[in-house]
Amino acid sequence: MSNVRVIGGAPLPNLPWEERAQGSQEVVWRYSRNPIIPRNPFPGANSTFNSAAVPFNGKFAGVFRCDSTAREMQIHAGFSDDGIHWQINPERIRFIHEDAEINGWEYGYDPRVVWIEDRYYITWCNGYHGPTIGVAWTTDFKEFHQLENAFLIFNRNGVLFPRRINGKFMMLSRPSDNGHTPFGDIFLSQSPDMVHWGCHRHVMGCTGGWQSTKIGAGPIPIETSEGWLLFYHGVLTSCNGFVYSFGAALLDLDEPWKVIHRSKNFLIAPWEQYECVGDVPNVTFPCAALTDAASGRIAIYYGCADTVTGLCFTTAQAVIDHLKAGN
Ligand code: BMA
Repeated sequence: MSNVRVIGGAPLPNLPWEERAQGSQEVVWRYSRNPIIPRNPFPGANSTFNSAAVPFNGKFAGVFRCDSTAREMQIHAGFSDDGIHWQINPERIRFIHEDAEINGWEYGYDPRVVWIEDRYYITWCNGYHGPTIGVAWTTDFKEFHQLENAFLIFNRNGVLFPRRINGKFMMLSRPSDNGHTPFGDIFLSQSPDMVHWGCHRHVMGCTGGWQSTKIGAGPIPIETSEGWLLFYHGVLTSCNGFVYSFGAALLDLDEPWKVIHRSKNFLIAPWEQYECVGDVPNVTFPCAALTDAASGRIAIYYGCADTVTGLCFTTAQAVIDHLKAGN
């Protein structure tokens, strides 16, 4: 067992945290008071899930997927003192466009947020004649500046790395179709300027079982001494439709399209009532992770049944030991 160190990020002593229950063998364990965000934290919300939180000014901020009671998919900013109790703006994010060409809102969902260099970047599944990856930045979670879409349609699950690698921004994504996509591998694309993306690399595809239909990157990868730790969702097609679980992979630090280890067994699958019952049953969908670089503790935010938001916990050491042992 090597001594895993979290290289990226900073100490986060106020990381939301709960110890694993005594006697539990789980590598990733759920918060006992899940779900942390109900489906309707403000009037007009139908569901709040697949959302992203980051440290912000000693507290926390985030971008939340809130589908409205008109069943429009929108993204909203939110704030929290402790990472558990959230105040979410009832008004959706209205982006500022320096270039009127990219004005025009169709829908947005499944946001990710990451601090890179001097600002927070947001990526999300953005409607532009079909789903693609929207990109924007903010410094205060009040004004959001939208950049060009990263790719042509159809694409989902755009996830940035938290720093340049070999001088380039890097983004994972999952090329898809215009529907519920019965296929999908994770790819990586590179950019000198956050606008032009190329040098596309295949990262990993489907295997079997819980990850036999499609896979997609989840939270921002976590930089560790052993490689980039990536949590990703995997989908199985059952007689009742898709089942979304999640696992983890370790990617090479310098060439992150090279997979060092990946999960054979899921880490979390829809087992709890709030993960199995909702607008889309049987979905656990991680979109964000907070990491305390000092302790290696990780808190993962995940959407539950496309309805509410849950929290679960692990450590970089526990996940990486688990992957290295062939699990
Ligand atoms: C995907 C996305 C996710 C959702 C999942 C399960 O295609 O729409 O937001 O959680 O399906 O419905």
